[in-house]
Amino acid sequence: MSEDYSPMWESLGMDLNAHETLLGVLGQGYQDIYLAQKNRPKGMGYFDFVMSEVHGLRIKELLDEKKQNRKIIGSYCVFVPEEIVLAGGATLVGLCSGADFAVEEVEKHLPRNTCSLIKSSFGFKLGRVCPYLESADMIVGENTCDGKKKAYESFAGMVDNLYVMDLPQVKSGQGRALLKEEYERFKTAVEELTGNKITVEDLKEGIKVVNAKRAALHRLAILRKADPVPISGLDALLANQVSFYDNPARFTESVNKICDELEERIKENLGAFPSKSPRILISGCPMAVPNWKLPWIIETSGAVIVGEESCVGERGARNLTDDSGQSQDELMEAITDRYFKVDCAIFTPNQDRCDHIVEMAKAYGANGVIHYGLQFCQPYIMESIPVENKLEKLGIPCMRIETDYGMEDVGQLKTRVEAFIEQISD
Ligand code: BJ8
Repeated sequence: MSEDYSPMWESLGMDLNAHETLLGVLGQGYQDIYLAQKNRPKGMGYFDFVMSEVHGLRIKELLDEKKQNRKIIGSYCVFVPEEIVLAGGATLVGLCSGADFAVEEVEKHLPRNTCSLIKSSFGFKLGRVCPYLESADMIVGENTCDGKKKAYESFAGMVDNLYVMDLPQVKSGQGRALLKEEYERFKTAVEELTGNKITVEDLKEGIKVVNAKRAALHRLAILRKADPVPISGLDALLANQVSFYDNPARFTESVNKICDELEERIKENLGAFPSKSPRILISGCPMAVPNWKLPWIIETSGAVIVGEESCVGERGARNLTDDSGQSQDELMEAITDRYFKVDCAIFTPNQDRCDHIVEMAKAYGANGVIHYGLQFCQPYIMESIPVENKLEKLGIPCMRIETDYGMEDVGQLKTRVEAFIEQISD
């Protein structure tokens, strides 16, 4: 890190010793997993820098924004519309939840059989190690899976600024109406928090910024169709992960820059992996920073990941919002339409997700799909069975993996992944 940020972290009420331990683990993991990769595009230097300053410079920027009276809103889900947050003159940051922390303490508040992602969000709070969480003026929870829904009831007692958004579970007319209503309620909450009355122009600008970010991520995704693949799955995942907390305009510019470089690499036939490497699509639960375990296992076993059907990936970023509306209501309808297409496994039935996995496997030329389910995540693990059946029927090999954030099963997972890669390489 470029300077000593301890006074800043201390001012946020963080536990400096515990935080140092976390940064140590994070730094080592990054070194071993990311910096050990070969043939990386030069543009990844930006993301390496962002990661090296993830709790430093970016937090300083957010605190500077707060000094200018700009509010920071933290979220755990891609259903929280960044367009509305930006329109209100606030900044949205994703609260990662990608590592175990303070597990013993967490299990005093949550049952052991809770998914790692939820446990992690509690661990970061109880351990006082997340400067994003501690900087947030509002934390948005959402009624998605049962685990999150019930966990927020306890979480509300740990933070004094939790806002819970209700979400539909069925893609029906009523479901859409609920989403629209909840987005209107959220808009009002953002206005109250910031003291800014959102105008049509504000909404249009918010949509424009977020669309540009998503368009850059789409551009990056599409370039991974090439053979050899110009960027590793780990690096593409990192770009998706960083999209949740970087400044949106700077992020968009950096992703577009890396895409320019990737286009050149494709012309020159330069890949992150050799041509004809087995290609894998990952599908399932979101992978938040620093959850790199499975991609790292896959890409150190001779295959390359060509896409992520995940909220930290194409499910989260794929559709743009129509910005042609001329009134607040038309723009809010367009935002609702865009988010209503997110095919999270909390929806029932959820055929769209199954279809999208097939569509992605074909579009990215995947030789196989690895379905990633976090242990105790009912929605995704339940859905992995029909997903596997459908893929197998179409002749697309699929392997279902269930794991957590621990490293105890790495050897066992690697053996299974290697066997799968051998199977799809024949
Ligand atoms: S839109 S995927 S970000 S809810 S892994 S906590 S589902 S038990 S994260 Fe998600 Fe929004 Fe859906 Fe996306 Fe529950 Fe499963 Fe845990 Fe999960």
